[in-house]
Amino acid sequence: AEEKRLTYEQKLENANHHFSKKILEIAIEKKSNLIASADVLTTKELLDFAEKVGPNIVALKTHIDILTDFDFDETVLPLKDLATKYNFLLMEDRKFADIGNTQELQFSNGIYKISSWADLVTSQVIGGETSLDCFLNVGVIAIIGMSSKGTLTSSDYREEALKIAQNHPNVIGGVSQNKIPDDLLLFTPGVNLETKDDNKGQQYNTPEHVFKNLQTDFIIVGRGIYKANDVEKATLEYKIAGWNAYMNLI
Ligand code: S5P
Repeated sequence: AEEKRLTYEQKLENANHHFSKKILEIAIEKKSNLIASADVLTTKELLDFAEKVGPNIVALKTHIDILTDFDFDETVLPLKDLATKYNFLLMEDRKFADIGNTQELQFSNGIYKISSWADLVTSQVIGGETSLDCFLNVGVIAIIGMSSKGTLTSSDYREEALKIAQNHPNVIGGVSQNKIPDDLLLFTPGVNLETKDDNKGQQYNTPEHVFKNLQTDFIIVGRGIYKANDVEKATLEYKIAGWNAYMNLI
């Protein structure tokens, strides 16, 4: 028998942050633990993608600075409308990694104005606990461990990173390839049903593997979905694989 894990309902009862509650409520409602990563280059592709994956995801993860034609009104406003229409969160995978003052500037300024639209942001914790104080009104997902070959996120690093994540009220969860304490939500990228690597250092596991071995809460899938010939079909495949893998453990 597998080790028991907390259900999304139990985690929702324990949740304190607006956005940990929100993402768990969406998971329960949609029967989904899938986050689609929209690593595409144009606003049109981003919005088309969001329209296709929207009904079946808990959050859309963006790298907003990849877009070649970003325009606040033409990119963010319709994206926010789709997030409302299909009830998913916007997670900007910015991976902040600087001192508090610089992160504060990066979070709210420049052309992206991340703080005005993102529900969740990723951040490294390399700058120390106080560097996370600037992330008000969003849920921070702390980078605890990375999925790439040769990452410097050793077990000692992860242990210290977890202390920061657990102590900071802005943090709702962590990105990791290892188990983390269950007062934090676990987000796991490096998930693909078809392949084990990408020849650029990425390392993949299956949804089943990451639920069983890491007791993850949310899977993050990029190329497995946005490169698929049939994006809607692939979204459903990952959604069902993720949900079944979770259900098998409760
Ligand atoms: O350790 C990590 C952390 C993240 S957030 N490894 C990752 O791959 N990611 C992100 O997840 C990465 O930046 C990319 O957007 C996504 C994985 O994409 P895929 O195409 O490899 O599934």
